[in-house]
Amino acid sequence: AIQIEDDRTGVTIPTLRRALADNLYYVLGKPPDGATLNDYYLALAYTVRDRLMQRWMASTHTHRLPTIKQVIYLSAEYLPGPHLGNNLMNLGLYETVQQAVAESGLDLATLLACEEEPGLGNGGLGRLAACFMDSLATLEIPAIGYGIRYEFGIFDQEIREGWQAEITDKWLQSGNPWEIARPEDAVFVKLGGHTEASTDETGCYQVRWIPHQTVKGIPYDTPIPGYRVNTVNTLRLWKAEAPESFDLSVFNHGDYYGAVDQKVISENLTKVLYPNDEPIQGKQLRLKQQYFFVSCALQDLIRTHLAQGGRLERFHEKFAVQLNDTHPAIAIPELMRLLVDDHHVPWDLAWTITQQTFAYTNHTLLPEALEVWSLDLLGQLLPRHLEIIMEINRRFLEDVRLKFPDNGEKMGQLSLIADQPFRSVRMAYLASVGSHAINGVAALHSQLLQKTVLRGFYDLWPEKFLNITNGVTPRRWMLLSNPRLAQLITRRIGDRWIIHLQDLRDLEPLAEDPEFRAAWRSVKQANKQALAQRILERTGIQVNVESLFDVQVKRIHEYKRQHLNVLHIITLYNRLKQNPSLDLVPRTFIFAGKAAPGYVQAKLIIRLITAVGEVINRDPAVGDRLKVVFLPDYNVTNGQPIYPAADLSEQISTAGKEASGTGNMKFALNGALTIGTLDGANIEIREAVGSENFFHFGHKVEELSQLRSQGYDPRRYCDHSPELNRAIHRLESGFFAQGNRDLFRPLVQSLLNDDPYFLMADYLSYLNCQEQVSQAFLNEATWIRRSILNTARMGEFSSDRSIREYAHQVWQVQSVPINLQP
Ligand code: 26M
Repeated sequence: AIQIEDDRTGVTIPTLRRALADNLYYVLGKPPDGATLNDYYLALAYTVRDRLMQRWMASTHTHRLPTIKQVIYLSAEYLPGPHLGNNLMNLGLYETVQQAVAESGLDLATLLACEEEPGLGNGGLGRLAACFMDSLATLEIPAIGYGIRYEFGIFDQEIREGWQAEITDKWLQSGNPWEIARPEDAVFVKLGGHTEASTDETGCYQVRWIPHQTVKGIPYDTPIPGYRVNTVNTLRLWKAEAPESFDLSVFNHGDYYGAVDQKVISENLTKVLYPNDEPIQGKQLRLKQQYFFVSCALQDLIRTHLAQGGRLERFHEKFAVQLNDTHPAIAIPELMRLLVDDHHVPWDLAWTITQQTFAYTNHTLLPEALEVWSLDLLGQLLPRHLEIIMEINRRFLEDVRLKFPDNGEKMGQLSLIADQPFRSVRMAYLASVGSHAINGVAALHSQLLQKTVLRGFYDLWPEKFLNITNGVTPRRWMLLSNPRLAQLITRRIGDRWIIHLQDLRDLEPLAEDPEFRAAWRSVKQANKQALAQRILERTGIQVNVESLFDVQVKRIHEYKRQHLNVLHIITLYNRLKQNPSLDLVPRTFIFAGKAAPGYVQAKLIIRLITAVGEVINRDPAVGDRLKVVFLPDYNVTNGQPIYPAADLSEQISTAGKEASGTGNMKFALNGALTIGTLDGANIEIREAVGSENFFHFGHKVEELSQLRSQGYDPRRYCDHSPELNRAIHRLESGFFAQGNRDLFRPLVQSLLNDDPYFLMADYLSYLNCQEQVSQAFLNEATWIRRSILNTARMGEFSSDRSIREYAHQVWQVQSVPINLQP
């Protein structure tokens, strides 16, 4: 056995201090006096990573055993947030390290702030993947997350003259201490070219794929430790590089500079994350990215499985592969190709293995978001996969024909190939036929999925469909980000809630305890104070911490209706202007979120928020009764102090459009009350916390489809509501745009002419509901009571619960405790 140096594992304060100094000197090559803060951050990160290493290697070793089933999460996006604080917390080293660092003359908070978070995702879907990785490790479930190591993640946002400006994200610039490159595990991925069919010596039909290009995938591993357990899972992200020598010399016949060009082309593959809410029609590089990481992942799995003496017939008994949306759905024909072409498994057996291996999660019903790839593009980039998809489709449609012999329409409806507006593969259909389980991410969303986008497949195989409502990890979203509340709760009910979130129920009786309510209020006030400080630093706006903190933070999108929130703000402002002595409940409206760089209307919504703020915030007639804040650069790091400080959570999407939402859970868990539509997980949150502790408004899904079918006329609502009319008029008049009547015209026109997201239809209901919120806020005791009850009843929205459901209902996997002394 290897004797492991105490300096790498010890957790006493003197050892930690020595380890920090050693890592600074020997890993970073810096003397204590010549070191920057970032050097100290890096040294501390290495010190923490050292303390994960034994557990990580023991976990990896155990998880490879052929008898152990492992979850493989395939996701094009991950938003894990900064690692250092989380890893300290999970290891149980937070306080000790805080003190060790302090004794070395440093401040832990300052070092934590040095970390650049990996922004390898757009929003909800990527953050969900990170919460799931945390829960998998905490539940001691063997898992690997596979993804793409984008050199540039989601852009950083600045606000310049009220507009969003995008700055490139350079998360790798000052070094990433959390990843370990594993060039020895590189794999090769083919692209382009053509196929050749032949019959081999034994008379077997064989297809060879002769690619135009080959790229090399280099894996980078990041440890994902569970909370206070030995399990440390792996996030394995792939970087594309040019293969040296053979490719370059063979295909470029000694053309050195051409070879270097090829290298640049290969390395572009993992250069940048695409925004998810922009049309990606025809973005060849995006398809390359998807195929690249999926092929790397599957080759990696087959190689380790075979190296362990596993048989390919049993691939699905060793691995349960989850497709996080359709982005990795090309994995289905890729596994077929690897099995059939490379490993000579007969088609039918390969198909059974494939279906048993994969499960698919859908994350959106928005038609513009459903991925399709044109046959042209697919045929150019992945000629063999196109053939395989056509064969999957042929066999599938033959089954459909036998099942519905007199229904010719059925085949066209279910075909994996769409004809309009161009011939293309419907990736959600491909994911559905190739998987044994298909789930939506909240009850309503799963129902709508079965009734709309995947209706035909539900009719065929109802048993494949299930709902698994999303959740969030209470480690990052309570313990780490809201230490004051976590401490208060632990003092009263113990600390098991951190891993059994349902224990929060024990807080219910305390809602009646005036002393506990006072303590709860103090925590909220302290959190509001802290956020107010950040708001001042980042925007120069002074906010009133006694005011109601009314918060909407999420990607900016028309369906999320940030502009409905703005219509409410304008209405309150109009009332104040009309009656300056109006007794209005003071509010601070806080917004944050990024708009996709090419999404013009979303960027205009940001400009609207800042414009309304510019007028209201400096109107002396308003005073500190209303403030409007846009916090720039919303990400995991900047989100953490927001949720604990919110009084009111805005979850106001058009019914049927938000698949689940997960911010809604973070707010309610931290004691904010929700104002929300009956959409996504809001419905389940309302049921859990009690309708008396949730402000709901707006049309339901069925009511909206009725409105639509009756010929929806948004202008009618303006005619019938003087306040709505006045709010729209304020916008039209250029009042918030220094008289420029053109600036917000596109927004006004969209609302008056189409209003595809039904803001006008929901306005009145929203306003009335906001009035109830204000009245409720006036009664402090009942507000706090409701706040406590929200937290107490949010236990089911832990991602631990979601993962347990996947484990039992989809993956058939068990916990595997890791023994450090075998
Ligand atoms: C694409 C093009 C144009 C407009 C919108 C899109 C688009 C919208 C949503 C593309 C992808 C989308 O979904 C991906 C996603 O992040 N979905 C989110 O997944 C979360 C985790 O399940 C859910 O909580 C969110 O409700 C859902 O929006």
